[in-house]
Amino acid sequence: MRAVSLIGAPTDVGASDRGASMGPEAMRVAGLHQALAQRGLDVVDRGNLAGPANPWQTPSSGYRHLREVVEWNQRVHDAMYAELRHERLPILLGGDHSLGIGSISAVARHCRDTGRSLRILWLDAHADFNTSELSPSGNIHGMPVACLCGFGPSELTRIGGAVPAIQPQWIRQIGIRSVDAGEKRFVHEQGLEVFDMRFIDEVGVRQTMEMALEGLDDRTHLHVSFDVDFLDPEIAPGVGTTIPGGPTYREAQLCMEMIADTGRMGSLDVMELNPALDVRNRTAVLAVDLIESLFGKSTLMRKHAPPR
Ligand code: B3U
Ligand code: MN
Ligand code: MN
Repeated sequence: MRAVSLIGAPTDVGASDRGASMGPEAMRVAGLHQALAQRGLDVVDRGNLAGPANPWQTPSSGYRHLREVVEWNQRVHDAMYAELRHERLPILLGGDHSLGIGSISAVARHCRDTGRSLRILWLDAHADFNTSELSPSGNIHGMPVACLCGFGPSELTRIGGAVPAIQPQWIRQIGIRSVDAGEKRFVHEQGLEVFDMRFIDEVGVRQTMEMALEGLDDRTHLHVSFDVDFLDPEIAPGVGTTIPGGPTYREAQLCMEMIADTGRMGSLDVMELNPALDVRNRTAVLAVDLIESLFGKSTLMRKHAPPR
């Protein structure tokens, strides 16, 4: 039986809009634990991590709340790493996406320990590849991918031991449709592989995901970092930074189903859900629905693979 652990990280210190701190509870209320247990998984809810309150300050030296973001990320790192060591699949319930630093640093460390290679799927409307010099906001939730690649303050880049924690070639970004000007140059400079919405519009989800998942083998640990603002705001209003033109319900389902089909997912972040901006917990219910698909829920047993 597959063992899964839920880890709540109730904070919004990496953002300038408040409310992602309520994300973990909203997913629990939407029935995440029960939904996964019904899929036959051994689910343990570790509860919520504790960390510093949101001091609600303006950025200083290019970062908003750096000290608090560092503390939260250390706790996230430790919690994720402990689950991975016990061969449990951790699901981080965010919380804002700055916590991807702690989460993926832990996953990368685990991959070094066990001789696995790492592939990261970054499902997001944003590239999250800002540095303090490039960022228009100073919000660290716009910087986690850069920090993981070694570009950021050392308190954040060294959380998992090795600097950089990951290589840009290990990442596939999917659903991207809002990138700042300097960030865009930096994405190109570092050679990140980005499947933006135009790419998805032109070739469709199926071919996009085939390309993003190409080259996995039985030594690959697949980490999925799912920013809920990846989804079209029509179906997912409960996020701080809605960007129109995201994947529809069916497109998102197919993404998740194709990830599940690989059988390689070893860890997951579900980030940026903001219940304060949601409508009757609808976005949380949708997130749970998509997580079920990530764990193999499908409508019917398939008799025929669809034609290529
Ligand atoms: N790129 C902008 C906006 C943003 C990034 N991630 C989120 N928002 N959630 C920034 O502030 O860095
Ligand atoms: Mn994000
Ligand atoms: Mn985003």
